[in-house]
Amino acid sequence: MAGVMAETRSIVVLTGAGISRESGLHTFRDADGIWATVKVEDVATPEAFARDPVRVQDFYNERRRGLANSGIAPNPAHRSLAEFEAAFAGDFLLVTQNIDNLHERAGSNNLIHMHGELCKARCEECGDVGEWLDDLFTDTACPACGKAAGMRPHVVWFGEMPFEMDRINEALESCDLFVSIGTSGNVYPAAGFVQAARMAGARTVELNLEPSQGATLFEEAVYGPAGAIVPGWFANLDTG
Ligand code: BJW
Repeated sequence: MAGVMAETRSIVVLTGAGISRESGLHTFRDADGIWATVKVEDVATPEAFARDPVRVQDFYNERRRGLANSGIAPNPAHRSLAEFEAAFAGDFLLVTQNIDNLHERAGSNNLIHMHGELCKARCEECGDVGEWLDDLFTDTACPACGKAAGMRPHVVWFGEMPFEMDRINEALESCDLFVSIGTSGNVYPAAGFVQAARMAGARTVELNLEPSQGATLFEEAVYGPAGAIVPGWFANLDTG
């Protein structure tokens, strides 16, 4: 149960693949995770895309089709964050590393997809970014400029800069509560957010299935499946 604390005016929540596990999507680094079946360097780097674009497009096409599966839906953890945000009078920023669309489908509003979105595509020729629900091919024409061969998934691969870092850093510098949910803490810059929040004097909380790589950096932790622990934690949060 969350303890009583001084007034909470600004909250940053970071989520990772663990929050979507109970919705039927795989995490990356668990025993049954994505990186157990495919190598990072084959599908999630700009070099992989340059070397074998068909393989990379196939990888994301398959995941995009999987996300469209009718069985994949927001779970109680996604929904509780949206409900909390709607009721909270202060500033609330949800930063997700996930490229799925489950937070928005649950009703979250102030949301940053720092690693991009599976249901968007980007043209490397003209920079246009738009919704994309179909498969992408190496000769797919850009709907904006018409050029083929420049379309790629709008996701952030290793070595690329995550999106909206200025806005995220600004929120971390002024938050008084930072909550990390369902992330292993392996990937930077997200893994460093807890330290930025601590520097700002924020209370720091980890809600995860098990201690993450950075577990000792958090003041408080609750361990268990996200759908079981997140709704109760936010329902009991005393914001003063
Ligand atoms: C549950 C649960 C349940 C399970 N309930 N919980 C050396 C040192 C430091 C940094 C670097 C370094 N060398 C390189 C770097 C930088 C690099 C990096 O961090 N590498 C590390 C691996 C060392 N980072 C980058 O390159 C990033 N960009 C960057 O730094 O830019 C700056 C820059 C650019 C250019 C030049 C110089 C500087 C970009 C990172 C991009 C990450 N991309 C991916 C793929 C995105 C698209 C896709 O989805 O395919 O993002 S990789 C993958 O990992 C994905 C995820 O968002 C990300 C994080 O994974 P996440 O969410 O934590 O998942 P898991 O599986 O790891 O953890 C799940 C957790 O949930 C576990 O703890 C489970 O226990 C738990 N769980 N079930 C609750 N039911």
